[in-house]
Amino acid sequence: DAERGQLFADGNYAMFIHWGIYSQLANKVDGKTYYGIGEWIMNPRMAGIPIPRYRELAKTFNPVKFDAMAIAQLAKDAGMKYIIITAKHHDGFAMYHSKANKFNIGDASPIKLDPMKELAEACQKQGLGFGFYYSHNQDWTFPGGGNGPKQDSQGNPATFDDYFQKKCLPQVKEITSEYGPIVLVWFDTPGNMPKKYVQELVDVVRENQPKALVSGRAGHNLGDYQSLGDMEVPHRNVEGLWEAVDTTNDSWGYAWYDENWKTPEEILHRLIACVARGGTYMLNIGPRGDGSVPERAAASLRSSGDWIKRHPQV
Ligand code: FUL
Repeated sequence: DAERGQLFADGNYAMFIHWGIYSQLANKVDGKTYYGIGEWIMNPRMAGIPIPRYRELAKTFNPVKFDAMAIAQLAKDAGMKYIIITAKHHDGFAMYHSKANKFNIGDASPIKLDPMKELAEACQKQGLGFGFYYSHNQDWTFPGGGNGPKQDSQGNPATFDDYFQKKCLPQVKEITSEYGPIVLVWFDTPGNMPKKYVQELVDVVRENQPKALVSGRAGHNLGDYQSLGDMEVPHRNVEGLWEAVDTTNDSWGYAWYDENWKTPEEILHRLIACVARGGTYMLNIGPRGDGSVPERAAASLRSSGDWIKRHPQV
């Protein structure tokens, strides 16, 4: 659809944000540091945190330093055109006030504001697009979710359909109807999710947000474009409509030790490598648990943004 594809034509540089209750741990559990991508900390591949214990993290999530306007301003200063933020990652915690499921920031955390509402509004004020990442297949805490518990709290077997009807589908309806215009819904890691479910989600997005793009990682070729591998910047031309996703250091979620920040030159190099080959470059920041943005990531984004503003032909 030509109108939908216009997002990439007008805005080939975007901000990605991974932020959740995992950001508080910053890759450290019981004094031990786990090296890897921070949003995976509860997974057995990382610290292997049991579900009841992980759920406790919601109670201490109080992002008093979260400043939606400052984040939108940072994206603007960086020369970016829209922001995509994690509404729900694989851990199943909704970062917006969901009515469909209580494991969300509005009901389970001390802070009663909805940071997603604030960010959506800040983007609108700044003339930036806004959209959501949503983990549609993997849900590690809801019975029946991909790689999640196989039984409900009563010990009855749970199926993927249970998870889909009770949580995934209603939440995708919420994020596509309660946050104003959405430019993109970034579904991720479809795994072996059957096609009919992906189709149903795509239909919801089309119905509620006809102009929004659907990421290639929705699965079954039902997305609008191709998303390359994590942190992959291509060395050759890529056909069609495509996007590269990258991060300012080595993790998506905030990791305390990860100071491997890309310099402004590296950011520009990777951005230009994508844009010049006809792609879109989406670059991630991982705010801390308190909502603040790591200063060195912000500084690199601003100084590469200054260069972009001095070279408008790029
Ligand atoms: C991956 C996810 O598993 C990571 O946690 C991250 O969200 C990345 C952008 O996509 O496949």
